[in-house]
Amino acid sequence: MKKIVLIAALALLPLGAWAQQGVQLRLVSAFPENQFYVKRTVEWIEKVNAEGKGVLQINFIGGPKAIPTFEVGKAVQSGVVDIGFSTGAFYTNVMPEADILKLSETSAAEQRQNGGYDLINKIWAEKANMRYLAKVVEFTPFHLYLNKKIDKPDLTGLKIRITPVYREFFQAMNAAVMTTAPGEVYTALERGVIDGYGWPIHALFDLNWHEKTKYRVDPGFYNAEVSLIMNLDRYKGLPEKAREYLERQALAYEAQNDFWKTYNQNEAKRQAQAGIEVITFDPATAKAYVEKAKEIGWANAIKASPQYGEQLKKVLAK
Ligand code: 173
Repeated sequence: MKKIVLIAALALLPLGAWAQQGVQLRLVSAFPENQFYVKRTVEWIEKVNAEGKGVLQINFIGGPKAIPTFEVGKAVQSGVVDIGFSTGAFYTNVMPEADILKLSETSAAEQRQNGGYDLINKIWAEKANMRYLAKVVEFTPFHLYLNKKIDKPDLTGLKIRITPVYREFFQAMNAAVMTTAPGEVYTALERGVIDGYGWPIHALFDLNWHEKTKYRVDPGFYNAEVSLIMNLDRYKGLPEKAREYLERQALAYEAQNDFWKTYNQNEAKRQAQAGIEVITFDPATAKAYVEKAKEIGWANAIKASPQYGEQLKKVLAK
């Protein structure tokens, strides 16, 4: 009897070793690997893997060298990879709605309560074959950074690096715009191909842009959104235990978002220490600047998505 048990146990060993791994998912980042965002996500993956033995494991494939920044959304949509770490502006080639989340004034936590999260998932499923797992960067304004001084919100004669986040707003200030992935900004600054760029209040230092940046224009506008998105077929096909585990871990990551509030204050200080000067406008102009960003953002969102723009506004705007 003992012998039989032993033989049975040995026979099951390879299967046991395989089952122990659990579901294997592949994740790519649209942001460069040396960015703090990605380091933070890799730490999250390590935690997911350590606690998820036998249930679910995530393999980090890499950043834009593996899949270019603006192709990550397509790769998730088609299932070439299972999970993407990206911002919506990088996959407007999948659907225009992707870039609307930058207009969020309600938080991710509030959107889980007010129907926003469900609406986002309805749209992401229907139009992008994706599950929106969690938002892991928020409470973070975007800014205009410049190497030429301005004294009013007029960018006539200036060439500015953009993504879809900033396009209409900067064009409304007469900028000549050029879209690039984050990985190409340093070289563009170094060669003087651009006079400035749009970017969040943080993460300049990750990519050494502070070395090539003279001014930041205040105030900031919008709210940076970076998230984990998953191929919908793969999501639906997960065993229940694995899906619950993944959702729990993604939600735990999202629940850390207050982290960005203090991080951003420190980043602003660090910019000042690095010699980046702040350009400000008089109060009325500053107010009009932020209002204009919002007005242009929503006008464009509703034009780009007559179907969902207004519905999103109800749950995102305040
Ligand atoms: O400027 C960008 O590359 C961009 O659109 C973005 C969005 C969210 C976070 C960081 C950058």
